[in-house]
Order: sequence, then C-alpha cells, then structure tokens
Amino acid sequence: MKSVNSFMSRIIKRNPGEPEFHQAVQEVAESVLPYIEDKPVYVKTKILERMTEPERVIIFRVPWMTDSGEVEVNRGFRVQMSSAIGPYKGGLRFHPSVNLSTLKFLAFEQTFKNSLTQLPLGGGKGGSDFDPKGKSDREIMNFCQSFMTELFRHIHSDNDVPAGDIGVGAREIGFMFGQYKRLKNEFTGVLTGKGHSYGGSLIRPEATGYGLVYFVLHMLKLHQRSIDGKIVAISGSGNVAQYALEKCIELGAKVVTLSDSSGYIYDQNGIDADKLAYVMRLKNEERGRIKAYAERFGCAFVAGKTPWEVNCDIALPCATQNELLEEDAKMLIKNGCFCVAEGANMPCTPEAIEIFENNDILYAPGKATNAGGVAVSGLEMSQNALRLSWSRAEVDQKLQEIMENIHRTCIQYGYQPDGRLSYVQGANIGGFIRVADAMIAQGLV
Ligand code: NDP
Ligand code: 2IT
Repeated sequence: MKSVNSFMSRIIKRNPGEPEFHQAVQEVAESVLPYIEDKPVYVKTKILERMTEPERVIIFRVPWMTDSGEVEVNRGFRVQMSSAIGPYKGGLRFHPSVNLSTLKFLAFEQTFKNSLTQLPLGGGKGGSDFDPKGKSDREIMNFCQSFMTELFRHIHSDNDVPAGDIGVGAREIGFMFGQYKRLKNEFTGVLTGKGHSYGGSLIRPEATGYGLVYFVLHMLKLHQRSIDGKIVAISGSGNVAQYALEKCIELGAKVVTLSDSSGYIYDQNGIDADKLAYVMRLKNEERGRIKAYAERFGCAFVAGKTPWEVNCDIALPCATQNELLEEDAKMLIKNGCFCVAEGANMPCTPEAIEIFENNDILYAPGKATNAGGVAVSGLEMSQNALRLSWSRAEVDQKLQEIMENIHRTCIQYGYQPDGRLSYVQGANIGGFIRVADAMIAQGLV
C-alpha cells in the first residue's frame, strides 16, 4: 500500500539500523493508516508520526565490578515513548542483545498494549546489554545498584515506573528498589513486580502467563472450543512460560514443550504440576539449563531448535522476538495447530503472521495477549498509591476482566471487510484510538 510504504521509508530513514523498531511500526502502520485515511483529525495532527518518535531516550554508562575485581562497562537505556495516557510504564530487559532498536520496538508496542488495558499507563521500556547468565548474586547486585545510580534521576512513581522483562525478575527488582530508596530517601511504588513484603502485588508474578491463557480461552470460546484436553507447545522457560504452563495444567490442557536459548524439551506425557515445580527450582533458583529437565524425566531434548516442529493444537511463544519464523508457521499448521497466542513481545515474524492469517489460524499478537503483566503492574501502582494490598482473588478477578475487555476491543475493531477477524488489526486500532484522542486533547505536545 502506497501510504504505508511512504510512511515506512520516512521511518527507516530517520531510524537507521533499527530493524526491530521498523518491524513493529510497520505492523501498526498497516492497520492504522487505512483506518485514519478518512479521519482528518488524526491525519492533520500527524498523530502516528508523533507516536513513532519517542518523547525522550536516555542512554547511560553502567560501570560495575566482578567478584574477581575486573572492571566491566555496560550500556543502560530508558526509552520514554509516550506519556499521553499515564506515566511511562514498561519493563527493563537485561540481555546481551539489548540495543536501541530492541528497546524502541518494545516501548512502541508497550504504548498500544498499555492503552488496551484501559488503565492510566503510558509506554516505556529500558534495560541494558548486561548478560546475567553465570553471574553471582553479588555481581547481579553490583550491576543493579550501578544501573539504578543513574536511572533514579529519570524515574519516579508519578512519571516513569519500570518493571521486569527478560533477565529481570524479583531478585533484580529487589536490588534496584533498594538502591532507589536509598538514593531518594522515599518509599514509593517506583518499580512494579516487587516482593509482596515491600509493596508488590499478589498475582503480579503469574499475571502475564495467566492473562495469556485467559485471552486464549476467549479466542477458543468464540469458536465454541475449550482448552481442556488440548495439546500445547510453549517456548521459553522463564516467567511468562512458567505461569502460562501452570494455568494450562489447571485448565486440563497438556503442555508438551518448554525451551531456552540452547534448545527445547519434548515431554509427550505432558508437564504436570510436580515437573513444573522442578522447572521453577531449576530456572529461578539454580539458574540451570532446560536440558536438565530431559535428563531428569527421561524425555527428548532437541538442541539448537525451537519447539514449533511438534504436534500441537495451540502454540504459545513465550521466549523472545522473532522466534517463530515462516517455516515454523507452515510446520505448525501442517501438524494440526489451530491457535497461536503470543506470550512474548513480537515472537512471530511478519511472514509467519501472514501465513497464520491466510490460513484462518486463530492468531493474536502480544500487545493484546500478554498485557496481563503490565495490567497487574498498573494494579500494583494503585495499591501502592492507596498504601494497601488486595487479595489474590481480587487481583485475579480484575486481571480476568481486563483480558476479557481487551478481547472485546480486538473484536470491536478487528473485523475485516471480508468478515474475517484480525486480532492484529483490532489490537492496533483499539490501542491507537485512546492514545491518539488523549494526544489531540492535550494539544501539540
Ligand atoms: P525470562 O528472562 O524470565 O525468560 C526468558 C526465556 O526466554 C528464557 O527461557 C530464555 O532462555 C528465553 N530466551 C530469551 N532470549 C532468548 C533468545 N534470544 N533466544 C532464545 N531464547 C531466549 O523473561 P520473561 O519470561 O519475563 O519474558 C519472555 C518474553 O515475554 C519476552 O519477550 C518479554 O518481553 C515478554 N513479556 C514479559 C512480561 C513479564 O511480565 N515478564 C510481560 C509481557 C511480555 P535463556 O535463559 O537461555 O536465555
Ligand atoms: O512487556 C511487558 O509488558 C512487560 N515486560 C511488563 C511491563 C510492566 O511494566 O509490568
């Protein structure tokens, strides 16, 4: 389409060497540009042009020391993408692959995702190219303290509230919260995903994975199907994968795969609650590799590959961006998969998504399906502001309602002229409108 092409050539020219950012913007532009074509209020005000330019990007040096006394230097980032509907909100990622392109794509997606939750949350993302693998707890603390020693001057419970993402879990949030509190001498909800004893919300650890499965239930319900007895392939074995798996088990599905960056395990008998408890110990405490699961339970480990070659009904990519390629999409369909929902951010390539949509696979993008995590982060901010704590049941109930609302929004905006439902279009347009209208109301800012 001509208008998308000219929009994208401007984006590519202004943001050279940022392929992930281009990819995320292109997907949104393909939905939003046709939608706003006959709505001059959005065209004249150049809303999408403004939304693709971060409000602010902060890049800083993070020096720290290893246990053996070596000096290391990493790069820290915070992309403050949009504050149209609330404080910047989004996770911190610690992974050697982190660069400006990754974080701009994540902050851009986050803006739409946060809008879909209907909570007052703007969009942001940050992190570092620091690699937590193989580091001692003391090295992790040294790094987190140094990272926060710069970041603290740019964030506040009322203007930017980071949380976890790849490589950043409860341990890292704890170290960063401790350092922030010490530097600012204030106890506020400046980070979410905190431990429950110091202001964290119940259900926040579970929220992304649970929310993903709640969303899948609505996708299936629309087609009079249920999750009970379905075979599910999950990638990743971190926070999102673990709690997606837990909810699948609870609802009677059979999950047969998990993975990490070295390969995947295939457990034909299904991963049950005891095996999940082992995975949680392995990954969250021992910080081991998923291969150990195969050795312990006598199942297959397939080195260097992703799980998309196994027979399954439902695929839940929960590891990282661009982990499910065109050939994987074809293989999944060939092997009987009929539903794909993203736990990770942008795990399916544009080519894979096209295959799913052209083959009437029930496919939904991460900005809709994985929004449960940030939604409960929003609830954590509310609880912190009120200085009280809601019960598990209360938070879980709110999470379920939010996921149902997001599904409804996707349906409201996702139907195509040919009667087909595109969750991509629904999520992009539904997320866009709220941010765009707020920007218009606030003038040229
Ligand atoms: P974790 O760090 O807990 O787990 C990440 C998992 O993905 C690990 O199994 C890791 O394997 C694997 N992985 C990471 N990078 C790669 C890679 N380059 N190639 C192959 N495997 C990889 O992160 P989360 O579970 O929190 O996050 C997973 C995804 O979900 C990310 O896309 C994140 O942005 C998204 N997300 C997370 C939310 C949250 O609340 N945590 C909310 C919404 C989305 P290994 O250990 O070998 O690196
Ligand atoms: O991608 C995401 O939505 C997250 N990593 C969670 C962000 C948050 O602020 O809870």
